[in-house]
Amino acid sequence: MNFEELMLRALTNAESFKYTAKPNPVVGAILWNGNEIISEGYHEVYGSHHAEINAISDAKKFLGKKFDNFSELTLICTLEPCSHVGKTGSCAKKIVSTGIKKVVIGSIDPNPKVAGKGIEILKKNGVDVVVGIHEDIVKNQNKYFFFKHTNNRPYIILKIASSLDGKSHMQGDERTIITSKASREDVQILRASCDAILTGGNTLINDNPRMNARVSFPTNQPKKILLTSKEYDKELNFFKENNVQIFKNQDLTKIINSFKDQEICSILVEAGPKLANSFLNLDLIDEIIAYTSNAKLGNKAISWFKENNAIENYGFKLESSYKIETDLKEIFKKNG
Ligand code: AOF
Ligand code: ZN
Repeated sequence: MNFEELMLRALTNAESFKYTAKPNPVVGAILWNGNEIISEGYHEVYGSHHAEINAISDAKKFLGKKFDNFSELTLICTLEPCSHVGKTGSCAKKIVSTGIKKVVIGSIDPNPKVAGKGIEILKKNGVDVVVGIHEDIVKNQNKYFFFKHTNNRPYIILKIASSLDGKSHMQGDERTIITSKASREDVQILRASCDAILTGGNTLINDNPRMNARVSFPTNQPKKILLTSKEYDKELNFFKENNVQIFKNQDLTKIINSFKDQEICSILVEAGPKLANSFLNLDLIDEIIAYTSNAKLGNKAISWFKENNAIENYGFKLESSYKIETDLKEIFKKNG
């Protein structure tokens, strides 16, 4: 296998840990002796060992059997080994201490705590470093992580569930179920893939949502963000888990910018038309995921947007669409 092929293998295997590594990036590492793979390691769980450390520990089992000294091995890793001591030690320093002499890296780590400093440690200690193998795939695989560190704010997805005639819910305060069970299950997976879910006081009070990810696989539950100036009952479902941040002021841009220093790379906005339109008007949404049913709610129901099909008017274009039973799921991304 060549380095490109090894990098692809590390990328593919790392992907399995996307729900348990978040908000950290998924990372894969392979130790290679020029002939065969000696060991592989992945960042499996947030807060736990990094990929390189797992690969190094696993390789130790084969020391004296498949290889005699770490200096014979090349480390292939999808992301730059970290320089910092965070929840775990510095991967770059660990690599140097084992005596590994060559490291092939997919992409530089955009996290300002690292951002080239890991490579510097390796080079200063005489390690031969190659950077930029399948860099685009690494960036795409950890899209939210790279976005956050490039833009100093999380990637924001707006989810809407709409009737065929563009309505959100019936007038009055009662909860309206619009889309099918299959679409609602799809939303659970969407929740699981985000670092936080944001909602407003109206949705909180009218729908009493739990806003957690109810999925059949292990996932780090999204944090919860509530924007409200209203009084609310603290016994509501939303507060069942202890990871809620509440903002009483309504300056959305300030609120979003305040996440710069938090480990939140993506936010799913699940709110009513009022808050959704406020986010759109402030140009704070990066992606819209719309679930549309085949039934109409009629003139008395509340519209998502002032005019029908107004998503495009906010500068979004349709990127893909899927049928979910009788519903339609459409993904819109910002133009340009
Ligand atoms: C690596 N290898 O497998 C991962 C890295 O809080 P910590 O200590 O777990 O550090 C998290 C940061 O480390 C994360 O934001 C990113 O910059 C980097 N992730 N680095 O060398 C890994 N997952
Ligand atoms: Zn590390």
